[in-house]
Amino acid sequence: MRASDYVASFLVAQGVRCVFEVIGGMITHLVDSCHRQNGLKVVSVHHEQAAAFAADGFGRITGIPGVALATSGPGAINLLTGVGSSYFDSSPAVFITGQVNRNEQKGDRAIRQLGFQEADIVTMAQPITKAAWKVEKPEELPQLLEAAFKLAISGRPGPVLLDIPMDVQRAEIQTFGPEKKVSTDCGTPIDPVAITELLNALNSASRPLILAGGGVRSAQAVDLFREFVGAVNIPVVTSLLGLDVLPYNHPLRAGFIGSYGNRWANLAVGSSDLLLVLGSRLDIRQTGSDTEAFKKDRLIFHVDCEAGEMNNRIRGCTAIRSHLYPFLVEAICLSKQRHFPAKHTWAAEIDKLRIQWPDILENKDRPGINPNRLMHELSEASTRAAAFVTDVGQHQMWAAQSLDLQGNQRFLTSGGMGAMGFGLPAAVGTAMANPGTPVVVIAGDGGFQLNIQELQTVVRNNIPLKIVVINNQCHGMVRQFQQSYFDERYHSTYWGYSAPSFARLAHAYGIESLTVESQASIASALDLMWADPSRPFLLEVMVDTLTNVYPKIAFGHPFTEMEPFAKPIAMEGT
Ligand SMILES: Cc1ncc(C[n+]2csc(CCOP(=O)(O)OP(=O)(O)O)c2C)c(N)n1
Repeated sequence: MRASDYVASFLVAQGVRCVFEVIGGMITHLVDSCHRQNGLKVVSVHHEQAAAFAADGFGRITGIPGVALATSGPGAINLLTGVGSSYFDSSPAVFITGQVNRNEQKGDRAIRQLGFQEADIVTMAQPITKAAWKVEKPEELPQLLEAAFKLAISGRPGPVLLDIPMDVQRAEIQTFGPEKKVSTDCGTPIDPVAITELLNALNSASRPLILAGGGVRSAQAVDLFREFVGAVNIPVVTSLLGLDVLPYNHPLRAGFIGSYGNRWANLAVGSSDLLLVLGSRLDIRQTGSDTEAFKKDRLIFHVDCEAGEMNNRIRGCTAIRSHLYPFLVEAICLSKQRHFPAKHTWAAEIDKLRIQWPDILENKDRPGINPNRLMHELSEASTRAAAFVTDVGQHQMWAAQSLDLQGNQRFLTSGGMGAMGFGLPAAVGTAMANPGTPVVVIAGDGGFQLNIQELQTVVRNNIPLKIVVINNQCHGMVRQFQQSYFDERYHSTYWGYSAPSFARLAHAYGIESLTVESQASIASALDLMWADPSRPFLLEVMVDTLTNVYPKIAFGHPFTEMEPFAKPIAMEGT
């Protein structure tokens, strides 16, 4: 069997339904084999970075590694931002790069390059992958491919890169029967004594909270998580990547925490006496820089599959090292053997904070469209969407603060990498994972211009993306930073920066579009956007340039002290 045909059949056996690529000489064999493979769609995009983000999106949604292919040299190097995004946000992915023929490789020679477009992608990818391997001999291919898929989904998921020289791709290899789906490895079972101690502490705490992170999703444990939360009856705050572990209207959902978290959620953490952290690495964007204030005298139990993530920034936590899936199975089993009465006073305290600090009033002094209100209206109109995928910037934070996610709607964003340009291509991958189901993209005018070319992929494949570009005519998040720390010198964010009319641009691509400039016209614009759920649509929403994301943890302050230092609504006018 030809090696490239083997790769294509192996991908289908793993449940991979599409691969994302930009063509190039060193990848033609693989693309040709994928094209001829039943059950596999080749999605041709227009930048390898977009192919990588699309694979990342596919992997996050399905739990099956997303696959992107790229040619040697510039193609492979263009993948890297997306490879890093999968690595930092733990999404399973396998990146396959074509390499020049083995007899054209420079090897140990003291030269820069031998073959045309030869580049050492394996070394470049090493720090941002779980593993990066070059296939040196055709007969190694089956074993390396299997190892790549297993590693991508085992433990904390992430990307693996396989570099396959062109002559290896076209070689004949021996195979042994139909390919099998590789299985994941959840590690050693968890000690029930540690869980019993945790459950005892949860029961005796008077103001306990669960902090859920992206690890709950990457462990494929959302259903278990919801069952556990129901069993222990404890309110849940989430990190940015954990935003969709509970629907917005879940009675135990207590909001999104962090640098731009809901004010009530940060205050609730500040008042808690016990925090159970599940699959979250407590990074600076969640806790603020004042780690002492975050820990205080609170009991913190931290469950994670990576030892290095626990007692890292926040010290004094009780670390339980476990993959979340077996942890939750055991924790549900033990928690069902006892009664966890609802903590009514604590729940009422959190509710009071929520009512005191409505998200839509944080920005009440700015003219024009209120972005938090917009997010509520957008999500109310978008119940048919399978997912909301954001780019990076202020709009990302407004979305995290104020989208009302329903049922199993997903929220995807570039967390650790924080890569502008993620939204549109990641939404392409998300939509390919749910063919026919619409997906909402939320982007800013700056980041949208980084992968705007993928509008052509949307049109070519008739992908039902509902694209909302929040156009504040600036790189808003950095402009807000310059406002605070650079005396309003807005170079490169507003001065010297510009954006086109996105509605007219969408029209040029053949996508229906509309621009809205007032709060009053949003409802009818959303109706139009959803008039045909099966078609792409671009809605450009004009927002005042000086609109900030509030609340925001004030630099150097504890995470409970957020800008603007406003008074609660109840004290307004006093
Ligand atoms: C690839 C990349 N380059 C630069 C940045 C730094 N950065 C973070 S947010 C931001 C502004 C984004 O502007 P826009 O997309 O218009 O969104 P807004 O903040 O206005 O909502 C910039 C430049 C980044 N995160 N990623």
